[in-house]
Amino acid sequence: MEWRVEQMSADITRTPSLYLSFYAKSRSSASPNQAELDYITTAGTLSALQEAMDPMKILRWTFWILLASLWMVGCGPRPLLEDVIVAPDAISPNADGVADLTRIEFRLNANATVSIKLYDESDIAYTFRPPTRLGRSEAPHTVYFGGVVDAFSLPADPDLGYEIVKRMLPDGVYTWEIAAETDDGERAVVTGTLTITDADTELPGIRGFSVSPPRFSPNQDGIADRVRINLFLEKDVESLTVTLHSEEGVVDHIPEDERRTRPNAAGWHTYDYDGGIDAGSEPPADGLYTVHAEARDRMGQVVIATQPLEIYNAGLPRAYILYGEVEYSTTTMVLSETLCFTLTVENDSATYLRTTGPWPGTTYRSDENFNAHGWSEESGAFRVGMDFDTSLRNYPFRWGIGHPDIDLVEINGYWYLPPHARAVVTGCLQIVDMPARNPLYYWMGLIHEDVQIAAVNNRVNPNFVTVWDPDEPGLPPGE
Ligand SMILES: [Ca+2]
Ligand SMILES: [Ca+2]
Repeated sequence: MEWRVEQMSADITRTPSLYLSFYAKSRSSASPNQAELDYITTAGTLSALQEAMDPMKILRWTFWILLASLWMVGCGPRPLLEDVIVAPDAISPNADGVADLTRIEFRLNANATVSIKLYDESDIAYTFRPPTRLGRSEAPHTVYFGGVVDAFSLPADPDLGYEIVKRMLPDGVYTWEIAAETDDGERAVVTGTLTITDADTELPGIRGFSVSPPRFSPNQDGIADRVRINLFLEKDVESLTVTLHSEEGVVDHIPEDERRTRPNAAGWHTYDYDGGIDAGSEPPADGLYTVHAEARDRMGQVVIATQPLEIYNAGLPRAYILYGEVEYSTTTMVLSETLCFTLTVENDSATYLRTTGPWPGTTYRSDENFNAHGWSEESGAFRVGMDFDTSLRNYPFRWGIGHPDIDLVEINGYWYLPPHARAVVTGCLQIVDMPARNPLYYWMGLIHEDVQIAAVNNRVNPNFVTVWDPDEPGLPPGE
């Protein structure tokens, strides 16, 4: 191994002459410095003494001068960089377990900013470690190098469609350089050579990275609630992560959803992102985000692909029937009469709640249901429902949670109850056929269609109703 050691000190005039044993010519400087001049001055003093004294005295003086010089060395400043070892001096970085890494070790005798670079045969520099503050310590600093440096481009690179963050150096003979500099300008540089052979330079490329749609509203309203993320990985990797980055730098992990391909294996990988809302989490706030896909191979090469993603109307929806209270029009009725209700829906969340008709005030006949009014179930819509003991389906009578343009606002052609708003909902049911059980319970619910009926919104305030058949006057029900 070729070693070149350079010591440069801002205060070198105080450096003892014998300290020059550490000195050699630097890569860039060939002129003598103050320390060399000091050495010459010391030699001149010795010859003057030789002339003035007898041989015994000269021997004694020489002895004392040497002793004093050695003492000065022992007490003088230690070199900034010491005990630098880079071994082995040849590696084959291909993750086969054989000579994949070299160990870089050095001791720092003062706090300093340290960088580690490599230079190829054309003297192009590659950064392994950018300037980094390191502390003085008795134990040596150790770092392993496996051929991977900060991003660089090669003339033969095609248009990659992703950003290279860390990249393997191609085979060749490189000069490594460890440079340290203290705050007061003392600087030390140590260099040597490292040979790289059989480097695995195939990048862990990411192709076809797509985020669709580019705007989404994670609020369980059934409209643009999810984002599909796809990417193709060009080689097996050690890790593949997809993350959402806010403009403020907050990062959310997006878990891989469909395992079309074994994790970290080459091939298609897909993600189905809902903002975490289906797991009960508040989704990320409205704003502009970037989705990052980062692949890292076993040598440590890293690439990142990015796509923008906008989030709007985000929020975990929460709604209640206010106080769980329902006002019913009656508890006894004659067949063909109507049972009416009044309740208040409260949006207890920061997001808009989507709803559909029929609108409050609508009267159903007991032999029909919401489909007859042209309002089928819609995933993500909230509706108030009425149900009863002997109904054949869940909440056959449903109403919107407010009136368009009064309680509700229109967004992209859909009607929404705004955040933290309340709306009074009324409706009636005309009982046109005798129920199979009589008397019986009628109750209300707040349904989040195709999502859930929260327990607190299910079977709210049951009303025990007796229905009289006019063809059987005077008879109590059921007899
Ligand atoms: Ca190897
Ligand atoms: Ca939505």
